[in-house]
Amino acid sequence: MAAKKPDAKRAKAPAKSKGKPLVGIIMGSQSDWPTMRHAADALDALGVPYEARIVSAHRTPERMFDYAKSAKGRGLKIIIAGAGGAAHLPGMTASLTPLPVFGVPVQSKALSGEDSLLSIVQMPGGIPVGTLAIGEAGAKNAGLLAAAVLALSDEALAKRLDAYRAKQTDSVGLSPEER
Ligand code: RP5
Repeated sequence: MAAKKPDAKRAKAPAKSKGKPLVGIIMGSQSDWPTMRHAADALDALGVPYEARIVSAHRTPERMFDYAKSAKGRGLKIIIAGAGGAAHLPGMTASLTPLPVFGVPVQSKALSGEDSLLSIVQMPGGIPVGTLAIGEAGAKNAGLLAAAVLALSDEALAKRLDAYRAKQTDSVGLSPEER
């Protein structure tokens, strides 16, 4: 039997990390996971425990309500919410929890994620959603941003974040090379 491609295997594995989750990664659909897993990767790289769940504002509104209402009591500190199209999940979640919510606009087929971006970023004053860039970069940065917030009260994590950034800096060559 042919070996499974790593990506195919990864897509089927329930996403989890070791330890009591501090960050909740939620997304409107399974189709958002290839984007949102970049948030999980960033948290994995920094040793931040998280959970990942599919929570749709319009397909599973009661799940969204229960998730947001119980998040703080379960020990989560930050929620990263990704959605595409009429992306109301981050804003609705933010309205239901006192936790900080970072929104990731998932790149949609119809409008390349501009719809997602505007839906998430244009929150009326009163209920904030910290909105990241469209797509994978936004998901990765949401994970890094969550880690930076948690690092304010976790010195060991702060050191890991410093090391992550130093490694990134060291990886940048001075001159471009032929590929
Ligand atoms: C949104 O609709 C999801 O966040 C997703 O980005 C988009 C499309 O969902 P699927 O039709 O692929 O399930 O709710």
